Amino acid sequence: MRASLCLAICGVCWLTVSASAGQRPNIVFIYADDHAEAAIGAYGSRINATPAIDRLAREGMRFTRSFVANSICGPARATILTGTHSHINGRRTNHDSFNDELPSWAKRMQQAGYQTAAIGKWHLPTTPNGFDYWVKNHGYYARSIQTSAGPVKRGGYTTDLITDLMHEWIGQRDPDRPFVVWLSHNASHRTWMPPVRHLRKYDDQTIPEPATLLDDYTGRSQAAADTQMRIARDLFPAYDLKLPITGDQILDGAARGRLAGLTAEQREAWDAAYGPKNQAFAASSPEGDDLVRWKYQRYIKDYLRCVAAIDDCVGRTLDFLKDNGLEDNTIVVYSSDQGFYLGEHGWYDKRWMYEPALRTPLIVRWPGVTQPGSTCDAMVQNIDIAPTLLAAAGIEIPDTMQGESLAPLLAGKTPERWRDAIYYHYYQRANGRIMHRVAKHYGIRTDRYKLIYVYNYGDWELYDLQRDPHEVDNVYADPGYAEVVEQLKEQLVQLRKQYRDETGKPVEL
Ligand SMILES: [Ca+2]
Repeated sequence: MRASLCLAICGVCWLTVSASAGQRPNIVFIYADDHAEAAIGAYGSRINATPAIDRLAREGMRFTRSFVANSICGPARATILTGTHSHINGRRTNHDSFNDELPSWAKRMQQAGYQTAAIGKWHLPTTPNGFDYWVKNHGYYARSIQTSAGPVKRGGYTTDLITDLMHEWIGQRDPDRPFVVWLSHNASHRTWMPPVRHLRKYDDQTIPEPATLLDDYTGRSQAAADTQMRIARDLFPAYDLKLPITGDQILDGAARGRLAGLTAEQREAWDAAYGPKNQAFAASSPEGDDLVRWKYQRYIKDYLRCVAAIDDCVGRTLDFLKDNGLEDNTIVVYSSDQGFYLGEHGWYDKRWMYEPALRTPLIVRWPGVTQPGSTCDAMVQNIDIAPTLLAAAGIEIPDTMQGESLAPLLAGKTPERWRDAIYYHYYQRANGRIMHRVAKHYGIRTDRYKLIYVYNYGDWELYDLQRDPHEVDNVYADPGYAEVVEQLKEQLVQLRKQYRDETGKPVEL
C-alpha cells in the first residue's frame, strides 16, 4: 500500500522508502524458452489451458504489448541480464561473444546484499557472473547437471528438476537477506520432448490451426519464402516429428542421442506412446495439405505437452511460496525469451519480426503493488526487465541500461512520456545444419504499424496491424500509405540513433 501510494507521487522517493524500510522484496523470475502468448490461457489461447500461469495473471498484472529486441535464445538472455540491445552487449547471434563487463541486475543485486541464483538454461558463452549459485542445464531429460559447485549426478525431467532445485535453494537460503532467482527453462524449445505424464495429452483432440498455416508469402519480401522453418518442409521426421529413425534422415544421430538420454523406464513409456501413433500415420500415409496438417498436429501437441509441464511447475512454485510464508514479499515474474510461430505463416521457430515471435508473455505479481487481475497496454520490451528488477530492489539503475523500469506501470501509473514504438534487430541468418535461413532485418513497431527493413534483400515491408492482424498484406508500396512510410522511416532513424545502432545498412530516407 505504502509503495503504490508513494509511486503515485514520485518514483524516486518510492525507491528510497523501499530500500530503507529493510523489506526488500524477493524475486522469482520464471523464464520459459520459446513460449508464445498464443499458448497461454490468460493471453486468449485457442489451443490449450494453462491454469497456473492464468492464476498468476489473475493475481498480478499481464502486459498486453510485450516485445523482444531480437527474437532468439542467447541474445535474449544477454538482453535480459544487461538491459541492452544486442549490438551493445555483443551477443547478436547464438554464436557471438557476450560483453560480461557490462553491469547486470545480477551483479548489482549481489553487491547490494541479495542472495542470487540462476538455475536452468544459460546459453551465454560466459560463466554465470553475479550469481551465488548456478546450475546450467540444457535439454529435456537430464542424467547430470553442471553447477557452480561442480558436476552433480542428478537426473529427471528438466522442467521438474530445475523447479525442485530452485525450491531447494530457496529453502536453504539465509532468511535474513532477500533473494532473487532466475529460473530459466529449456522448455518449450525444440525438439519438444514431453514429460512421461503428458505423453498422451491431447491424443483424442484436434488442435485448431492458425489462419495462416498454408501461407504462400505472396506480396512479401522473397526472404519470407526463402526461410527454412516451414512445418510442411523443414521439420525433420525423426528429430522433430518423433517418427521412426530409418537411417536415411538428416539429424538421425541427434535423434538417437536424444532418446539415449532416457532411462529404460522412460523409453518404454515413450515408445508405448509414439509407437501406435506412428503406426496409424504410416497406415494413413497423408499427402499434400493433409500431410502438412498432420505435421502441425504432431508438432503442436508435443509443444503443448512441454508447455503443460511448465505450467505444472509454475503452479508448484506458487504453492511453494505460499506454503513457506513467502507469498507476500516475493515478486513473481513469468516471461519467455521470445514468442514462437505455432504454425502462423506455415512456420515453427521464431526470429522473424512478425507478431508471434516479436511478442513475448510478461506477467508480474507484486503483492501490494500490482492490482490483481490487471492488464497494462503500454509498449514494453525485454530491455526493460533488468531496470525493473533493480528498481524493485531499490537499487540505482546504471546508465548503460537502455530499457526503462516498469515499476511505475506495475503500480498502475503510466508515466506521461512512455515510448510509443519499439526497435528490433535480428542478425542470425544461418544456424548450423538446421538452417533457418532467416534474413537479417530490423524494424519499428508502433501501436498500429510495423515497418521492416530486410536490408540484404533491399526489401521493405509495412503492415497495418489494425486492418491486417495476421500480417499477410504488405502495403509498403501502396500509395495510400506513403505518408505513413515516410513518418515511420524517420522514427526508425531516430530509434537507431537513440539506441546507438549503426549495424546493418542505414535507412535511406
Ligand atoms: Ca528461445
